[in-house]
Amino acid sequence: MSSPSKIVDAHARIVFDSRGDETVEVEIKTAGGFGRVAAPAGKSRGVKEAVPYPPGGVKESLDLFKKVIKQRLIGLDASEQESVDSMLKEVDGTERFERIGGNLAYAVSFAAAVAASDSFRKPLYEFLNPKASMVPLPLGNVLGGGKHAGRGAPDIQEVLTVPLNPKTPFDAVVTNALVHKELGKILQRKLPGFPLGKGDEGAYAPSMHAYDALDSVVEAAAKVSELTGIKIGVGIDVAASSLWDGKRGLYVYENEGKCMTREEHISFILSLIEDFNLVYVEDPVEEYDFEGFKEILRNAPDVLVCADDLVVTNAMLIRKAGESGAANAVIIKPNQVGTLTDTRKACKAAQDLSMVTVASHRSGDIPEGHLAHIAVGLECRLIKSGVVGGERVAKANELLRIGESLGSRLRMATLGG
Ligand code: 2PG
Ligand code: MG
Repeated sequence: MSSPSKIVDAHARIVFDSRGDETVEVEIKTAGGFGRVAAPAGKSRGVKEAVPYPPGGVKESLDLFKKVIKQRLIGLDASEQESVDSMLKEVDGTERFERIGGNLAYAVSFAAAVAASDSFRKPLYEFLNPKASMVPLPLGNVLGGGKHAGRGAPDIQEVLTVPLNPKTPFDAVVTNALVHKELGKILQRKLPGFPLGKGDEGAYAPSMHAYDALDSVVEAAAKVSELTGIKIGVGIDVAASSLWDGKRGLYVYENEGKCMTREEHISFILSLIEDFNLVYVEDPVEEYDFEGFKEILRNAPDVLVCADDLVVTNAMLIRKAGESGAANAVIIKPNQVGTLTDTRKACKAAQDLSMVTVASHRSGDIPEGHLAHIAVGLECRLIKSGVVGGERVAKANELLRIGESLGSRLRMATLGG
């Protein structure tokens, strides 16, 4: 009898992401199961990450799927992930999926995993890791700007909150939702007439400077903490590459109407950490400045200094960042690297160096919950997937379902260990 996870058919189509942009969706049918995955899309992308699509866009990826990849998939075993992923690399033949597109690679690679797990009637997280039992803490973007919002919004891309001691996945998820609600009230009080506008990830995008933005989120978090008894940490994703003007050698805060040298910017970030007691700082300096990361971590060793654009889910770069003391946490965005095999390698590289792994959505995302399974299966301590909006809530709700299915095995992650 042939294996239930043997691939018998595959199909790809164009669908739309949460920004209304075209993206690729892949379906894989095995002898005994089915998997469907669509690719998310970043806007503040790292220059070293996989190229999302070839020059001809989603359609060119789709053509390649129909002409080459589909035939190569049929007959493979979806549970043999490395054979699927090495086929993708072989067909592509470039370092960063320039020919087939990293988003097509991602959709094929993860659709194979979903189909394989379905073939064996297992939830994806359990198929990825039979020993998985830790539910990550949700790190949610409640206020932001940068490339994710229009002019007038804060220059810093994201202000995030994270419940620090929730007992259950429900406690964890509801905390960020309550902070988001409370923040809406605070912003309307501080900015009369603010129509509660939001950016790409559902975070409020008020016309505010970084200090006021952080002050508002800290106030909202304190109020919710008081109400629920759950401690809440506050963090930021500066997405500093988006602010960096390499030609002038300056960080440009357009909304605040100011420019900072590299040294001034490092001091500014350190002052935000201190003044607002931040627990998490992502991409505080631009994506080539390993030394700047190191300086921040040296001065704020208790903070999670998280690398996103600096390492782009690449195991080699993660090792370099961890070993050199540039970061103690790392963003894991599967479509930055294109395959499940390389996503696993990235997680392992980080976890071997005791770095905290943060499974992350993209600013353009899909209303599906696979990221929650990836976070649990790959033992990420944090999941960064937004707070409101269908494509964000899809991941949060999936965490609740995974929590139920873990039953008495469940343990909540902590930031400390
Ligand atoms: C980030 C992400 C997600 P994007 O910078 O961390 O929040 O943004 O998907 O646009 O790269
Ligand atoms: Mg980021």
